[in-house]
Amino acid sequence: MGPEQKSICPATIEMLKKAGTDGIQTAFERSGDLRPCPIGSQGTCCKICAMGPCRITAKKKDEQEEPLGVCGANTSTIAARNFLRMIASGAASHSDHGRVVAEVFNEVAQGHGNGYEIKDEKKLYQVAMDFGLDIENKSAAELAKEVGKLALQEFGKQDGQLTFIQRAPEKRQALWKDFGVIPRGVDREIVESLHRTHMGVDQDYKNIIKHGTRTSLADGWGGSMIATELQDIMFGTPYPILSKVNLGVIKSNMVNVIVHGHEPVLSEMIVQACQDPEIKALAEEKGADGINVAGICCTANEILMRHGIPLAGNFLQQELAIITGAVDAMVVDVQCIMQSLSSVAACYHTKLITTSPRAKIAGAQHMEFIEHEPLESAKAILKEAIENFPNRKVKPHIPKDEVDLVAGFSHETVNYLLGGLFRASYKPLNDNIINGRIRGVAGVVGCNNPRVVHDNAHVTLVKELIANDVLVLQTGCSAMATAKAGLLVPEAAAKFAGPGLAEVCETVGIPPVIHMGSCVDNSRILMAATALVKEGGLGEDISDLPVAGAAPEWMSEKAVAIGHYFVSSGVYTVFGVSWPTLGSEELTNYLFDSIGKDLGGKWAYEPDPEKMAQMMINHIDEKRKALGIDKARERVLYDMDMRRELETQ
Ligand code: SF4
Ligand code: MSK
Repeated sequence: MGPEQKSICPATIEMLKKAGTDGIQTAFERSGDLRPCPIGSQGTCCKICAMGPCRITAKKKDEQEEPLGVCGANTSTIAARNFLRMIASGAASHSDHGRVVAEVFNEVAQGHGNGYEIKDEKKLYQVAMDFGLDIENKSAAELAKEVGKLALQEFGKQDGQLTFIQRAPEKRQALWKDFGVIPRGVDREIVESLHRTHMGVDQDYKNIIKHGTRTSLADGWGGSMIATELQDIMFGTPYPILSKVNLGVIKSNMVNVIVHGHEPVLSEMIVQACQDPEIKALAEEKGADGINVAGICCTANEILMRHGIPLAGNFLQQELAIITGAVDAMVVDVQCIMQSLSSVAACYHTKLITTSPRAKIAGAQHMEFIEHEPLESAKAILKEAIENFPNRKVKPHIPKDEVDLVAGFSHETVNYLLGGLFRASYKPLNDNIINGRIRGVAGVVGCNNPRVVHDNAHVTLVKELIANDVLVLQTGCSAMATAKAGLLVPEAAAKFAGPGLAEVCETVGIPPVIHMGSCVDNSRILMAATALVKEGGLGEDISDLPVAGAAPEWMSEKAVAIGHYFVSSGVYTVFGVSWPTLGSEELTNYLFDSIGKDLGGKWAYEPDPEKMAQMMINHIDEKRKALGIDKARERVLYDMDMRRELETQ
């Protein structure tokens, strides 16, 4: 298969060709060489004890007995245990990120910010009220101390319930309470997940998934939400901002520093340190026209949202950025970082710098990011990059592709944009959903996966949704894919959206696809859904809303945790690529169907993005019907010709 068949992104195709010429292997080739294990990919390989690994498949027609592991575990138990472990790992990743942010927040609150500060006092007061604090006659500094302490305690709580659970619609909270899935403390639920999935503990697949629900809620309404809120308070709540995306943002005449990973505590300081006169002078001395910071993965989204720093690319472009030969340093922290970066960097002059004690890579240079000396750490890293600028081995080859985008849509700014500063509200959105101009809202998120054509499912799905008047909210690598396709600018409304959505977007001046941030910022989508419920007219619970979610190119365990907290919050959620429980019909049927009776939301799997869009639109239409607002609009089914016509208008 040639590069053209592996991606729809022109810069990616160009760099894959260069990789071939330079003799560099990438994830795209390795995924072709490695066939996924058919049993493992369907969730029925168990290796949690040394009597196994037990690789079992569903009972075939001619088999008398159900295949079992040595201990007697059946496919449903094994697949459910594996599924819960994915949720636990994803929740742990987001929540450990949240914990780091809370620790830094506490340093700031104690007056040891050393460069970090409280930027959004309004949000600080809001969060303080959520924590039940009396805000009267207290300064921001006093409140920050109390909020920081309470936020950190959320991780280690042993009983009661996580504070942000009370932000959910009342009916949703009551459902969680009745079903017994309200999370107590973040760490407690994750630890219990590992206990329950140890050999010989929880062996009832529904009970295992029930704990998955509680653990995922501890992520979405716990660890992730804490990360988003405290980051907003310290680094500023995002507001709409213009930037650019794709490998063309790398500049041949500048020192290129690519930040990659997830935690903005580092990247925020790198952005700040770039303004330091000493650093600027050093770059000039080395013959560069300045320092160019760009991002990969969710670190990119964090600094895009708050500073408009350009996006070099999404998950599958990390190796390709180095292959341009123009990256002087790639600075990584945690999550979604390929080990291959080390060997790819060794073929060029790029310094791969790891910064987190949690994530070292053999062959990389480790420069630990010291959280109480953040600016000094960031400057030291930048100096390494600048000193490396004269060491470029080859003439850079940088694709020209860079596309405009507008990002920075927090839940709060959506509120202001729709309702205006003095009457901030979701009412205009609710009204437009009720009158049918907007058919519904979809959250499309998640990763890239070389098992499918890079970016294709994201772009096809989102184009189909907006053409059918579905407003799309995005985060993560998915937002970068559609940004590269030109969907994240207001002009995209006239070009790609159906007439109703286009009219609303043009009136408000927003794109039809709204970039809400990084993976932890999926918590913003939970808040947006909650705001739709609280505004009124669209039911009493998130599960009543005409909304759906999708991760069409997912790959990480974090995506499963996110998907499950959306299902657990009442959202119909569709995944592409592959589905990790297909080895158990019983469990898959539960997740795709009857879990809806327990939680209001349910899972679905569909690798074809056009079919996925239809499933989501059908679900949205069913919800409209149940709300009695289906008469407001006639359904338009777009065929290929109509879509082409819409795109060329
Ligand atoms: Fe096999 Fe049971 Fe051990 Fe899993 S727990 S590896 S199914 S014996
Ligand atoms: S970075 S989790 S590849 S979205 Fe959040 Fe992208 Fe998926 Fe990582």
